[in-house]
Amino acid sequence: MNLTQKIIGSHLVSGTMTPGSEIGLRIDQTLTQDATGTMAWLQFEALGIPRVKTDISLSYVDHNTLQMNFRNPDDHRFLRTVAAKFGGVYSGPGTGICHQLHLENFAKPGATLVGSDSHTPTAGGICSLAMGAGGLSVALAMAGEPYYIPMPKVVRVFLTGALTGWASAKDVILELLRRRTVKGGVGRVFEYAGPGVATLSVPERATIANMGAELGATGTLFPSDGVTRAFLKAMGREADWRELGPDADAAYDEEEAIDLSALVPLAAQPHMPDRVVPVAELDGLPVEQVCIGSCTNSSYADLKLVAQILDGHRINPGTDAMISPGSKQVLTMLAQEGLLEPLIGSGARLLECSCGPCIGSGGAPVTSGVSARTFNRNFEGRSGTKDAKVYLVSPLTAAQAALNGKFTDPATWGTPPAKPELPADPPSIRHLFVFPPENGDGVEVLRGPNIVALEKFPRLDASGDVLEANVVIRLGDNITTDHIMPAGAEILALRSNIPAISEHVFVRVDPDFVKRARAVSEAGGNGVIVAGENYGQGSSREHAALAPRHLGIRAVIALSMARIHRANLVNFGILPLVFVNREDYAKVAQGADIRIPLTEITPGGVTNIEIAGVGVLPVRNDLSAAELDIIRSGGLLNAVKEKM
Ligand code: MIC
Ligand code: SF4
Repeated sequence: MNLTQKIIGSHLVSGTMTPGSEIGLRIDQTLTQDATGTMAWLQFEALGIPRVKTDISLSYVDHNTLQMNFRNPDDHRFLRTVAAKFGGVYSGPGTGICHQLHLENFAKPGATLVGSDSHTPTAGGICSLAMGAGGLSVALAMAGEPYYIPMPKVVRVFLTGALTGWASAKDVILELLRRRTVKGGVGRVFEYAGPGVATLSVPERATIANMGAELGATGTLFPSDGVTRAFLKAMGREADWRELGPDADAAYDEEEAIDLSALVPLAAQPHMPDRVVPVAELDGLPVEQVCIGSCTNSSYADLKLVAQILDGHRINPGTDAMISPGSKQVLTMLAQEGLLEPLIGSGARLLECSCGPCIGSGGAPVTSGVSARTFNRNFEGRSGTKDAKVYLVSPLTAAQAALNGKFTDPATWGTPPAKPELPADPPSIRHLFVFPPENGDGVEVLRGPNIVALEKFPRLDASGDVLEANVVIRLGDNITTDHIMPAGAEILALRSNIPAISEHVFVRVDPDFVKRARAVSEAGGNGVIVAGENYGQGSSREHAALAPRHLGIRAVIALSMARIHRANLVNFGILPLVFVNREDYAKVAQGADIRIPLTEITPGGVTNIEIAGVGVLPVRNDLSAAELDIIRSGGLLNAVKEKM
């Protein structure tokens, strides 16, 4: 067996390990963050279960820590008290970014982890089968319910050699994105193997696992070996280590091979993580902003390298450089080693240990400015400046861009600093986590006015056997959940308030969408979204399904869909349908009236839908019988409650 099959096999509660078929997995750990966590915990509360049933469930606050008015702090207080009541562990604002904290403090080799954030697979760097999901799916996992996914195909990425010169872990995953594109990992787990693996530290592996999300992958796995053991020991958790790897004769569905020693510094150009070119090709391009941090590249080693490069130099005055350490442990190590001084002295700005500029929570670039970021997503507008041009690079490349005020050819950078090792006895920040009382009965969950109660949606067939609907918007390929439901400080503050956040659906794509969707639903009609390939890639935010549902969207018809978003559509009772014939996508115009015969929809079957003025077109669904029942019930919460 390969590693994926071993971990899945030991957690399988239903299904068989045939790629594509539905499997149910027992989940050991969950994590939520503030931007998705309020919904997830409200949904958990609605299930009426007194305590989480996982080994551990974390409630992190890291996305929106700006607290510009009562909304964020109210959310944070809710998340702290709800975790205490139901047995979750709370990590408050400023403690660190959920994925970095989880890697350092809680992730275990061989464990399953589901998190309401698409970069949850970061923990694959320590050999957890870690997957991103919508908040409601995580709530169910907290309730001890299995997590359902299609059994992934397993891709072996065979690493040889070792990184040399200025190449780094970021360049490994950028290389894979260059080869495979943002949809090249859908339905797959990427399992790293080969002699090159042992040359990578756990945080380097985590960088690679983190951006497996950009491939659309279900997860990424590194074996648990001596390197893993040394990392866990440094984190004071050697007892969590166990050796875990594939069998010598393991079989894989697909193969990739990367010679680490052949890699050079790479950059993903605006506005997709797969638009990858060598940094050398960008030579001379002025860089107005540099952002270092995010769950991809905010480890101790990443920031130490940056400090060493900046040491004794002044950042180009025309370049605004900011650094967000991944955790207070990282920050403390930098402080203890005197590494903050070179950072501050170079002119860089030290930000809080949080997501910050990565999610547009501050740190927007100048008008049409170039920003070099060590982050994982460069979708248009995500930075907060619509015409900014964001390049995704390694911390090494970012530090060089900050110094030079422009991209330069790595051949001119001289000798790179040596790869940092963790200090002998890293400081622990475990005392900063708030562990729940044995019994939460006496805990009062504190809410604020921005935390709005969950909406109850009717059954799909509430108004008859045929769904009469209107195509409210027609979109192209690779539409991200950032396009559907943008983030940024202002909109993020509304994550607990669906009626309010719904006003922002598709604003950056089509400012009239909400008006049209409302007009359709106020006239008693239903809405449909039509899209091209890979609809809903990117963030796991269930708001990208929930808010459209609030606006009356009942079906999405696309050429293909991203895994997590498709699951979120199901969770909120929206039909995910796929064109059987590619050419039919061009035939469905915005504004068209559609009839979907609900009674003719069968699990995995083809249904003929009628488009006014066009005729009958076949669409397929890839729903299991259980998923179809969920949609018919009007969503997962309804379905679970009916079952209970
Ligand atoms: C992101 O990077 O897009 C986020 C913000 O972390 C999201 C979660 C969210 O939208 O709250 C993600 O990756 O899932
Ligand atoms: Fe936070 Fe950015 Fe990572 Fe998302 S990708 S969890 S916003 S740091």
